[in-house]
Amino acid sequence: MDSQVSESTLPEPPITSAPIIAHSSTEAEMDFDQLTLELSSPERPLNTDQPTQELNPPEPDISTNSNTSISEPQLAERSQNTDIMLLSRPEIALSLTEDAPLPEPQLAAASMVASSRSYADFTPEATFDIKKVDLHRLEEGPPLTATLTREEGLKYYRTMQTIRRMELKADQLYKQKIIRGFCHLYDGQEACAVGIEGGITLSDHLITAYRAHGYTLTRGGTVREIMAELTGRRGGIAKGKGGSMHMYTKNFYGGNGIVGAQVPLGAGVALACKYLGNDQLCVSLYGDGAANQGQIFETYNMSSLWKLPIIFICENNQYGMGTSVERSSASTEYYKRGDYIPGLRVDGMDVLCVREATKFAADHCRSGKGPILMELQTYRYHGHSMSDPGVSYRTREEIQEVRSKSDPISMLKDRMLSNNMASIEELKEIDIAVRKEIEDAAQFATTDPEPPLDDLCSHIFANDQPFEVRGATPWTKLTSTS
Ligand SMILES: Cc1ncc(C[n+]2csc(CCOP(=O)(O)OP(=O)(O)O)c2C)c(N)n1
Ligand SMILES: [Mg+2]
Repeated sequence: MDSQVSESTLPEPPITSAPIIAHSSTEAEMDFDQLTLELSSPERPLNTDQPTQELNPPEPDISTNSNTSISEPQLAERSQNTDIMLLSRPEIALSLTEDAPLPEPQLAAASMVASSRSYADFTPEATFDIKKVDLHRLEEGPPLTATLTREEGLKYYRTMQTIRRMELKADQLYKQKIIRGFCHLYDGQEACAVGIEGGITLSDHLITAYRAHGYTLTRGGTVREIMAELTGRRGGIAKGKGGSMHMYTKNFYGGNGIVGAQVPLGAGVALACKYLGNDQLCVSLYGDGAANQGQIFETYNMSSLWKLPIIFICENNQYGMGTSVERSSASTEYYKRGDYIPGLRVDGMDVLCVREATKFAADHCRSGKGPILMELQTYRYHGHSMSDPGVSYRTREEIQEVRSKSDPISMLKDRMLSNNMASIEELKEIDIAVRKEIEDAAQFATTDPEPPLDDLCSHIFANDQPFEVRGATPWTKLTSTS
């Protein structure tokens, strides 16, 4: 597990509430500011995961216009970067420069524009060509086209935006030292979570590693519960006692900090599905770094032997901490590494590709053929964790290229707009609603009280097991309630 920061190195957080600073700079700007900040950071040693004050400089005061506090070179850098975006992907430049909260009159105008077009004006569904999936030990693969309904498109857009904005808010709260400890962000990888969920149902099961905020949302958690968990408050999804890496919902088994350890646990869940004969399956996710772990190969073996309904999904975001896949893996063809297990290599930045591949994989499992392996080729925009600026082991050009050419949200937005499946105003309205949801959640997450000490030993068992910490609590006897 990542090594933890020593308490003495950082000042104490406010115990209960911390003010949310209203900001006039947009979150899109924050995102960009942060990228600029990250890119301008000095070289860091590889594979360090210790948050320090130095690595987490205090957030600039965002209550004032952020432009005033930016140095000339930074400004030049920003406008240069924006130009790059503008040239290569106008719609991304749009989202980076025009994502400020709209004043009320403009919001009303946007609503009017959106509502002045009836549903009949929009294309209800469209079929898109999608990238061919590479196959391993399979005669046939997922289709080369995907049909998207307008309703699905709007839903995927909203969910991906919510994940993106939630992560950007988490970044901000972390830098303000309101979120503490481990925190691994998922922005850039949104199409994986949303595409996977589009190919299975919530009755199926899912388990992942520590980069778990997005899945907590897609599995039914609310932004409020997630944000409050990040700040360690009572209303958090694990009652404020789990934090970033330990979030759970129905049929979602976390949030696991030990690299690779969730994969055999997922096989256990799949074994239960098979045993119960309920036609459900388990998706067991891991990273390219985890893919080299021995326990994963043991799990491949048992799952294949017992024909378990499990989809192994390797989210290949190109790096394990500061180590690129080329430096860590003798074979970077992760979709073939199950050997006797059929595999698919999928564009993990395209929500439709991921959805179609997941549907294919789910059909494979449900038909009793046993496990299947999917490699999703994706990218994380942030560093490994909050202590990693993410630029000492990859170039700024690399990050910018992915952001400008393969951003999952922009790709979907493009498809919907160019096929008249939604209007720009309508998508803007979604952005505004998402922004508001995140702000409300952050407000809650900074004002909700922390869990009481009396609750320290509660919620350990699912039922009402008696629980006592022997000798550890000389002043009080702690009891467990569920
Ligand atoms: C068993 C174990 N070894 C090492 C670590 C330290 N560690 C935390 S994350 C990580 C890299 C994992 O990379 P990857 O599987 O690609 O996932 P990603 O962070 O890219 O999502 C390592 C080595 C750990 N948590 N557990
Ligand atoms: Mg990785």
